[in-house]
Amino acid sequence: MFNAAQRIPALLLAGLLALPAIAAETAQLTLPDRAAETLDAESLAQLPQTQVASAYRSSKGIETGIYTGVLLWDLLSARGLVDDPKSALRHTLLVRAGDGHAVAFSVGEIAPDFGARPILLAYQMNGAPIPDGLRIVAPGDMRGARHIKDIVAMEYR
Ligand SMILES: Nc1nc2c(c(=O)[nH]1)N[C@H]1C(S)=C(S)[C@@H](COP(=O)(O)O)O[C@H]1N2
Ligand SMILES: [Mo]
Repeated sequence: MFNAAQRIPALLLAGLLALPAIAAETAQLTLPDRAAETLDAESLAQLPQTQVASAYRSSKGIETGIYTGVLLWDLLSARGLVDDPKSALRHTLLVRAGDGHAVAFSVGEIAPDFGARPILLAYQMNGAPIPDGLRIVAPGDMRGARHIKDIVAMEYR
């Protein structure tokens, strides 16, 4: 189909088209004593939706955005994990990205009766799908490190 001169550009083009697929669009959610689940924009859209705005400092300056997704609290509530908030306070959610970056959030910081931080698992930014998949938005954080992008796994433990 391609001669030798055409083949190299064709391969380069195929490589470029494949690049977005390197980022994860789904994340595995693991819970104690239960089967793992796959989260993606479609499954998250079944849960209550929340919009938050965030602005944080990064090496590129102030990054702002309006995000749509599901509060970590709502994600855990929907699975009955935080019905008794007092006994849930010992638990954390460890979020991991494809590049190895990882951040832990605690039940206490997101519980409405305790830290009440509206930390969001987002799948849309400024009304458009997020190209590198799911990310955390932590409104009020001064710096970007907990805005973990390209989430591949979330472990409740
Ligand atoms: N997966 C992943 N997400 C990440 C990081 C990272 O290294 N890996 N760095 C964080 C930090 S420290 C910042 S400041 C912002 C930077 O976002 P930007 O690359 O869009 O500027 O992403 C955050 N999310
Ligand atoms: Mo950062």
